This record gives sequence, structure tokens and C-alpha cells, in this order.
Amino acid sequence: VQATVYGYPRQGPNRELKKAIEGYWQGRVTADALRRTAAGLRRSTWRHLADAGLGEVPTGDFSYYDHVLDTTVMVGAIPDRHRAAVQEDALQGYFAMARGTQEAAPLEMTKWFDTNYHYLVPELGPDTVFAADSGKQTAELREALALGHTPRPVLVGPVTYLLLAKPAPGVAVDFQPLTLLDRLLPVYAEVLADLRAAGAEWVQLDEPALVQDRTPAELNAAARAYRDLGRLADRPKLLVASYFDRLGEALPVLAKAPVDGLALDFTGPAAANLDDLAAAGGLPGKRLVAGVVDGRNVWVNDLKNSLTTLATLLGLADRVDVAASCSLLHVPLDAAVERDIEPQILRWLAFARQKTAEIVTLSRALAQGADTIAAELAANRADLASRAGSPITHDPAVRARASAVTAADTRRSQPYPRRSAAQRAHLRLPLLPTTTIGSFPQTGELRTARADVRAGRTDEETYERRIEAEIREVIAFQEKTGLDVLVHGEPERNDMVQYFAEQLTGYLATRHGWVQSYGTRYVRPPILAGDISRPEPMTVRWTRYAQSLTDRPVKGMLTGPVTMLAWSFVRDDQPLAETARQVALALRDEVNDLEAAGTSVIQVDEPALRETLPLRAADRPAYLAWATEAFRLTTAGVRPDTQIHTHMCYAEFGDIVQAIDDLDADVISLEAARSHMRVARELARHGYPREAGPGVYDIHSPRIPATAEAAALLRAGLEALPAERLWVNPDCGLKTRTWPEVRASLENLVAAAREVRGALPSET
Ligand code: THG
Ligand code: ZN
Repeated sequence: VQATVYGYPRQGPNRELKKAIEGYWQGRVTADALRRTAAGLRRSTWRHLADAGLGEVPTGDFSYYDHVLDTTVMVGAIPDRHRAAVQEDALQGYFAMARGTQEAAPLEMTKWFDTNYHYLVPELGPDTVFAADSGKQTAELREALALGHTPRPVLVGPVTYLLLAKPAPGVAVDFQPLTLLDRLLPVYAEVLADLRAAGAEWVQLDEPALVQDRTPAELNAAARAYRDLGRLADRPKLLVASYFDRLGEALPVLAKAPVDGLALDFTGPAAANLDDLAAAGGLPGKRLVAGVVDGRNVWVNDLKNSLTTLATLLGLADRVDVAASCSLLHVPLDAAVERDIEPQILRWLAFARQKTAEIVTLSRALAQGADTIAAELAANRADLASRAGSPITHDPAVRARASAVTAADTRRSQPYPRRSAAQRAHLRLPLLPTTTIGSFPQTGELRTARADVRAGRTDEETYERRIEAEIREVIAFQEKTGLDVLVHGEPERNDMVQYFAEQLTGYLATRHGWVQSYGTRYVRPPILAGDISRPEPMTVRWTRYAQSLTDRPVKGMLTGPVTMLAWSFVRDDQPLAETARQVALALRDEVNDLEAAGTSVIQVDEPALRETLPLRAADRPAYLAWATEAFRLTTAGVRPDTQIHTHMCYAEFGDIVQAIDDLDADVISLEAARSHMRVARELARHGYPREAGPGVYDIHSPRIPATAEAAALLRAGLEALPAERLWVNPDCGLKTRTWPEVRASLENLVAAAREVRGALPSET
């Protein structure tokens, strides 16, 4: 029995990797210095893991940007537009693929399954020629060997690699990358041979894509891949890993393959792997790596529970090792460095370091008997009891209120057509009303002001005057530009989830809990630890101030309950639906307080609604049911003449258009500029009955849209939706743009609305 992990946070205790890479981009850090920093971080990670008691340490999981991009390099699938750059300078070329250059666009980025990590999407086509480049993998392997470790290289498996890819630009959109499997397998064979020659006894191939719904053809491809790789004469032992859910139909496929071991997830819904494995006859003669410590949450493991699972598994394989359910990349590094969390509560938490210790403890118990960890078990029992019995996790008032929620609480008092008439009379907006999504540019000066008040360098009073001054400027600008529904600009907010989490009881904030989002970008997700309540209004003060400055309606701006959960670490001791309902009730109070303070338009953003869609289709209806219910519970308490808006950021939403309808928001704004208003046509095809603002200004680009361009998009929108139901707005918030861009773009946006309005048959 051994303890092992599949990957570890890459950034270092003080985000040294981020600083070195960004320094390299700016020319302040040489390539050699960057390489030394990276090697030093790998060395200390391996040292830590070995000292903690791990048998094998993972190699190859380290990355300067993204491990899927590393796999693209490993198989030689460099897009043509980046080939010259990569040949000239491999490191520069690597970052060119990740970030783009003046001449060549970067690879597209998308979410890694249902985590908050984003990978770079491989671009493949019928002409793709693969070629093995095992350099990074063998170098890291040799590095670990030289330091005296037993390394196990970790690779993205060939089936998952192809299933995550998309057709390259210019290739037919229905091209299926999986058809390239026969060309890709020899490349993997070569890499495996190289790794064996370099001294690897075991190599891990990660196939998380097999936990999603897969067609028989895809399952056949997986069977063929692991039959072919398994039959290679010159190869290390192969461990095929899956995580994030149960393998389902793919489990017997992999169990029968001629590989030497499987790594399976046994946490949460993936615990179904246990019965499925037994039903498949276990893994006689093979190695089973049991992911019993959740690699994606931040909670201490229930050691006794895990031991029960492990004891059952002992009978199902030749050898059982203990692991986290997935790479520890998705959790922060070390809970022990947190200073603002009470010591008692800190004991409920396990980040990467603590999870590693849990894995080692469990492996010791499995090898030598549970009595060898009696002290750890007793402490664990006490910590779990402290969490379960805490007033933080059980607030009777919150629970009573949540269980008293009725269906009526989740329905507006009047159906949309009547609300719409009431809102028209109340708001008196022109046709094609103009608005923005909420945030205005976050200048360095604003960030400094926030940091100063936090650190006590300026007093609260000075800070509030500073924010008020910013709001005055934002309101004056919008009035002058001629926007119809104004916003206060959110100068007081850092992150749209963190800002609310800091004000809600039941949430914890970390100081150092960074988790990689993409490349050198990290987030510090708040921890939703307990029952959620709102001690006092969170946004009313600023919205009321903004409204006092103008006669035009100012929109109240809130983050919706689903996004509050999706971008946090959520509790694992109750169903997500329950947690969502508590957050929704707290936000509902905020919505109602905004209305009482005179706010007639309230926007509740849900950019993450589509992101958290479960991996398997069978689980989606239940998710969408609680997610849309939580949104309606947040918003349904307002008067019919109060207009509820929502906003979502992505364009790919065909599969949740019914859920968007079920939100029953009066107005939805969506990203549409790059796809030339495709969402407007999708909404129309669905028969979407309410108002929509498909974006006419692509805020992800510094380009300023010309008036004619915005007007053309607007006319395209009018072909799908009637003028009475069409809004004019940018794609998303403006916080990442500069003031000069925003000024010019919004002036053009308003001019376009006026031009198109003027050409409409007649105003109502
Ligand atoms: N908030 C939260 N989670 C998110 C997003 C968000 N997850 C998905 C998506 N948006 C991720 N996008 C980003 C965009 C920018 C940054 C991180 C994730 C970023 N991070 C800064 C950095 O690493 O330098 C740190 C920001 C800070 O100081 O807090 O720029 O919007 N919760
Ligand atoms: Zn957006």
C-alpha cells in the first residue's frame, strides 16, 4: 500500500511562479532565471511530498501555463500560425500559443471539465501530423530521479486529448478529432518508450473525459487505445486514471484493457465506482489507486469513512494505493498559513498539504491496521463533530426560513405580459433602451484606495468619499452620453463573488488560498462554510447614492446564487440545492431592500449558470431545477413594475435556453458581438417571450466599435427580436477596459441606438 497524488499546486507558497513568468513576459526575468525558479518549485514540492511519506511523486504535472498545452507540444500538434515562433524559440513560442501575438491569435481557452481551471483547446484537422516530443516529460523525470525520488510521470491520455480538441480554423466544423486516434497512438508509444528508457517504472495516463457520457464509438476508441498501448513491448507499467465522476460504461472497458492499473475517484457521486468495480469483477492482478480524499473541496476527510471504502477495495485488486480523487491543482496550497480564520474552524479545512497528510495517514492504516492511526482518528472525529455541531453550520433561524419556502415564493406575483406593461408605464424608456452590464473601468487608483483602507493606511471616511467621487463621475458620464438605464460602476468591488462573500455570515475568506484559474491568473475563492445569512444590506448604500444624482433609473447590481456557489468552495455536508436556497434568501432580502430604496431595475448576474452544468446529461435536469429555482427565489419578491435583469457571459448556451426561460427574468443581456447576434436568433427560435440585450460591443478586445458596426449588429438583432423587446448594451462588464476605450465605444453605441430607432416605423 502506498500514498500518492496525481498533481500538486504549481504556483509556490507566494505565487513565485506567477511572478517569474510575468517578469519574463515583461523582459525583467531571463529565461534561465525562470527555469531556475520553476526547477526550485518542483524540487521543493517533491521534497515535501516525499518527506510527507508518499511512495511515488508525480512528474510532468508542472506547467508554465497549462498541462493540455504541454500535451499539444508533446504530440507536436502546434498550430501552423505558431510553428515559426515555436521553432525559433520554444519558450517564446509556447507563450505565443497561450497568449497570442500581434500576428497570431492564441489557442482558445475553456473550462477543464466542471472545475474552475481553464485549459487551451487543441486545434486539430485531417492534415494534422503528430510528432513525439517527450523532452519536457523526460527532463522532469530525470530531475526527480537525480534528487533521489521515485517519479511517476503523469500525462493527459490520448483519448481525452482528442476529445478535448476542436477542429482547427478552416477545418470543417463537424470534423471529429477522435478520428486521429490511430495517428496519435504511435506518438504516445514513442513517448512511453522514452520515459521507460529514462527510468520510469510507472506512467499515469489521465482519461477524465471517460467520465462523461460517451457514445459506443468513443468507448470503442478507448478500448482500442488501451489495447494497443497495453500490448507495446517497450513500455513502462501503465496506470490509467479517471476523476471528477464515475466511469460508468467506461469502467468495464478500462478494467478489461491490458494495462497494469486503474486510478478511480470514490468521492461524492463517483462513489458509485465502488459497486461498478465489484460488478465488473474487480481488478485481479492489477493495481488500484483509490481516490478517497476529495481533491476539489477544502474539507477534512472523514478518515473512518474512507477506511471503510478502502477495506472493501482491498478485496477487489491485487494492490490498493491511496490518493486524492484528482490532482490537487484545484485546491489552495496550505491551510496552516491562514491567520484570519479561527483555529477551531481552521481544523475543518484541508488544502493540498493537509490532504497529502490525510492520504499518508490512510495508507498507513491500510497497510498496518487502523490502530496505528488511533490518535489521528480521534482527532479527526473531534474535528468532524466540531464542524457538525457548530452554530456556524447550523443556524436555526436560517434553517427555519429555508424550510418554510413555498412554490409561491419562487413566482413573481404577475405573469410577464402584465409585468411588462407595468414596467413600461413605470420606467418610460424609449424603444431599444441603452444600458451597460454594471462595472466601469477599475483603475489602478481605485485598487490602491481599496488596498489602503484594508491595510488601515486611510480611514473609512476618506475611502467612502473617494468611492462617491467615482460614482459621481460615472453617473455624469452616462447622462452626458445619453444612456437610458444607468449603473453606479461598482468601484467598491474587488471580485464579484468575494465582495458579497465578505459581507455574508457563513462565508470564510482566505489570505493565501490562491487557485490557478488559467496561466498566471489565480483566484481566491471564498469558502462557503456555514449557514448563510445577511446581517445588513450590502449594496443599497452605493446604489441609493448613485440614484440620488440622477432622474434616470439606476440599476441595482447583484451576483446570483448559482454563481455565488460556482466560484466558491462549497460545503459538502448538505445538498447544493439547500446551500443555494440559503444564499438565494439572503440575496432576496437585498433585492427587496434595493426596491424599497427606490431601485426600479435590479440585475442579478448568473455568468456561471452554464458552467456548473453536470458532466452527465442524466444529472442536468435536477441541477437546472434547483439552479433556476434559486434565481427565482432571489428575484420573485419584487413588485410587478420592478424590472429584473440578468446577465450571462458566454455565447454557447443552446443546451440551456429552456433554463434561461425558466429564470423568468424580465431582461437578459448576453455576449453576442463576435457571433454576430447568434444568440438573438437562438432565443427567437426558442420562442423566448421576454426582453433581451444581445451585446453589440465586444469588450474582450481593445477595439472601439464604429457606430455603423454597432448599428448593423442592432439591425441583425431586430431581424430576430421585435423592437419592443430588444435592448442595446455591451457584451459584458467594462472593468477590464480603459476609460478612453469605454468613452468612445459607449458614445458610438448610443449613436447606433438613436440611428436605428429613427428608422423604426413609429415610436410607441
Ligand atoms: N471570479 C471568481 N471566479 C472566477 C471568475 C471571477 N472564475 C471564472 C472566471 N471568472 C476566471 N477568470 C479570471 C479572470 C481574472 C483573474 C482570475 C480569474 C485575475 N486574477 C488576478 C491575478 O491572478 O493576478 C488576481 C485578482 C485578485 O487580486 O483577486 O486577474 O470573476 N471568483
Ligand atoms: Zn459577462
